[in-house]
Amino acid sequence: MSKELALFGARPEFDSPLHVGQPNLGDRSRLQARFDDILDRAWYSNNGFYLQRFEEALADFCQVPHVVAVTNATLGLQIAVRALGLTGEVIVPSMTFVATAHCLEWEGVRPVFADVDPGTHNLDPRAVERAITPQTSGVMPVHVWGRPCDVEGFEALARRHGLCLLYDAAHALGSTHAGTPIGNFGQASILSFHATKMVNSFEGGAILIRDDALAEKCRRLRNFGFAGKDRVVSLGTNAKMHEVSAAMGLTSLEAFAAFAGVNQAHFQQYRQEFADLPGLDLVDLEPAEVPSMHYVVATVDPRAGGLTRDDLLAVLEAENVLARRYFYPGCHRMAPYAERGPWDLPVTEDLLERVIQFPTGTALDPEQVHRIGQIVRAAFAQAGRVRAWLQADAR
Ligand code: T4K
Repeated sequence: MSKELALFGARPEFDSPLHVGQPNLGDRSRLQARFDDILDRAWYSNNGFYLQRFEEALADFCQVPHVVAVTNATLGLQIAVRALGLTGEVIVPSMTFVATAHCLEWEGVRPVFADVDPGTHNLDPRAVERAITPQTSGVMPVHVWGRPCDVEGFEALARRHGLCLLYDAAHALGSTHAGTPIGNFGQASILSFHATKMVNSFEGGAILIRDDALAEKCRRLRNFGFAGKDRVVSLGTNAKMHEVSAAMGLTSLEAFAAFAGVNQAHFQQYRQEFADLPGLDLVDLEPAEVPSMHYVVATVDPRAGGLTRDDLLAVLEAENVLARRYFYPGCHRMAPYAERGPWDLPVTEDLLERVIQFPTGTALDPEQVHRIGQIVRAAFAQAGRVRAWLQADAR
């Protein structure tokens, strides 16, 4: 006998909402001591003590020569786009958060969407090759869910066509490809430390760079174009990370292994809960490659299980489980890009109708993951009734 669902009037399984992206907090007392220290130092921004510690810790953790911490990944991407001198068109996936496209458009560069691989959800180099025009100056693949893209495929393609390669690594802190940390591919890679990310600095981001001159340029662009006291040598913006964010980022990064352990355990449990469930396929991530396991993602196949992804979302929402459908409806269907279509993205469009993300992270305990699993099983066991109910509701 499966659970009676809140959709049909039963009491919701959870009294308060479970979110995707509920923040992780590292050592609270160390963080509070650092906040006090910031106040004592009376140095709140502009290359402060904690900013320097955070950048050093990140460079060490990511094994890259240069880290430029910024106020958020979107500004980090914009700075990198400008520093690399990208112009004309840059090819990106639509299966990503809209910031990937917006950072280009904001810099006067036109994002051109290419399709993704159905298995990995990552940009497909073959689709990129077909989208290249004489205006293309670069490619910006995204390591979606933290899983590394086909970096060899992209490096070969970039070489063949003389294109810049900039990675949106917002999800990919800690990820590696064949043992190489993710920041070592392309001209630069950008991390996000938004509150909802596995490691967070409230808001924040970082540009990972190997080239000395490019790193220097990004540092200047982050700070109004200053190259020294009273000396502005280029246009610049203000994307400086302040000390409170840097202290949070540092404290959060120190807890990476603990967060990763929790996420990996939740992932294994979701795998058990969803085993043999027709219609729901968990996207498998390899902890050796994606230790953060920050996203628990599945695809829903209505032909196999009788429920659509949106049916499942409605069942979960009634139980106070606020699963998500990133990155619905897709950048190519959002302003200002929709009117430039039609875009030929069959794999992306199929995935955007079928992908669902479940809550994970330190805000959840294993018992709660089990209860989410029970809800999902109950939904599929009662698929016919759920469908009929939701269709009647829509009328
Ligand atoms: N590239 C990619 C591939 C990205 O995924 C992102 C960001 C970026 C670039 C740009 O990075 P940043 O410039 O943001 O550093 C969220 C995040 O705002 C966004 O950072 C993230 N990707 C994206 C995937 O997810 P929303 O619109 O879903 O956020 P929101 O406010 O709905 O938060 C998600 C859930 O998290 C909420 O339902 C509740 C929970 N939450 C949120 C916050 C802020 C909390 O529990 N506590 C909180 O403090 O975009």
